[in-house]
Amino acid sequence: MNNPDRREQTDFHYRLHATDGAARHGEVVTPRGVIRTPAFMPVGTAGTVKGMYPEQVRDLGADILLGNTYHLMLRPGAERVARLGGLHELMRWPHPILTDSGGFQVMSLAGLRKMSEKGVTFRSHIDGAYHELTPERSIEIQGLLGADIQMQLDECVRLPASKDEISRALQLSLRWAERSKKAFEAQPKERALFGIVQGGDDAELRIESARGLIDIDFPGYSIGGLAVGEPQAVMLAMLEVVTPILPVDKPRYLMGVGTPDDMIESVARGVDMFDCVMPTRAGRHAQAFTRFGKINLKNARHADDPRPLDAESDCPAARDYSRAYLHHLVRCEEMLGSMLLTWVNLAYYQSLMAGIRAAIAQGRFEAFKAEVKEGWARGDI
Ligand code: PRF
Repeated sequence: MNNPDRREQTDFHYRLHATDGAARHGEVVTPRGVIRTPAFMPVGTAGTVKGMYPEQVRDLGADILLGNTYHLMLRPGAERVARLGGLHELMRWPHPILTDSGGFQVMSLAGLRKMSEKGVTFRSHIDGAYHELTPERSIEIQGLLGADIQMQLDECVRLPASKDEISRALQLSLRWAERSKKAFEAQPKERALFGIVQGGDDAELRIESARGLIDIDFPGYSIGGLAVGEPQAVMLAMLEVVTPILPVDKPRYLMGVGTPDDMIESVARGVDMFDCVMPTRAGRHAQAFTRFGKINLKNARHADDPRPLDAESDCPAARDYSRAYLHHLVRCEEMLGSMLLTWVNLAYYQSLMAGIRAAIAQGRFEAFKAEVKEGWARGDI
């Protein structure tokens, strides 16, 4: 079973192509297509990558999108999505989709939450109605959506937190991992369920969580509970503890991360997949990510600047529109301003990942990382 040569061509699996230090380049193979790793997954929370056409997201080089159990269960409802042919059909994205399980979004968005062994009950942030999310129901919803890669329900603790609190949440998450895996057996074989490593900022607890999940056995492992209030150095230290004990033949996904710098440093520590609202959300808040670092288009210094954000970019939004025009759109709160900057940012994130993959394949990842950081440090002059 674990011999890659004996796997069916269509079964979910990971192929490692090259390593450079701890950095890995490979591909996650799914029946809906191949995900080149390291990969950045644009966030399509409510069945849309805000401000972008699906075709446009694809053209930037995205192999996979992220969707959210929490949002889609509330609106338009998982059973309705299933009746409409599933999420791929509904949003016209025929490529792989990964869904988060909902627990993390309940914690950050819902009102009046109550955790128990059984699951979490909460009030919708939309209409205040009560809902329950158990490990079994989360998997059922992700199945109704038709997600290719699904997440177990977990409990993510915000940092700082006590060791007892972190330990309790990771134990509960391990029990939920078992229940999620059992519930997942009802689904088509070509889909995959990932376990989620928790354990906060405590190395011992991180190892306990990872070992517990490896015993249960998943086709991929997510690393959760990071980028939740701790310094970047702590996050990177936790990655250095966790990735060496994860199986080399399975993908590792760092959830909800991050900035370009977070991603390049996490790749250096063996992470394969990322998702984050940062490029899309920042784009709606006048912020551009470029080779020269972050540029805030709200700033008055752009008002008379006829230069594009990056004349050498392949992205029309970065290459062809003047900073003065982008500044004007942002100041007027025109929707095109948000759309163009979202496009710029997703293009930058995807080009960064493409550069990372090529550099690992050529054994020059460290040099690439240094060059990229030099560009950010030089700034926008
Ligand atoms: N768990 C889940 N989703 C997540 C996280 C987590 O810990 C995070 C933490 N960065 C983001 N999204 N299920």
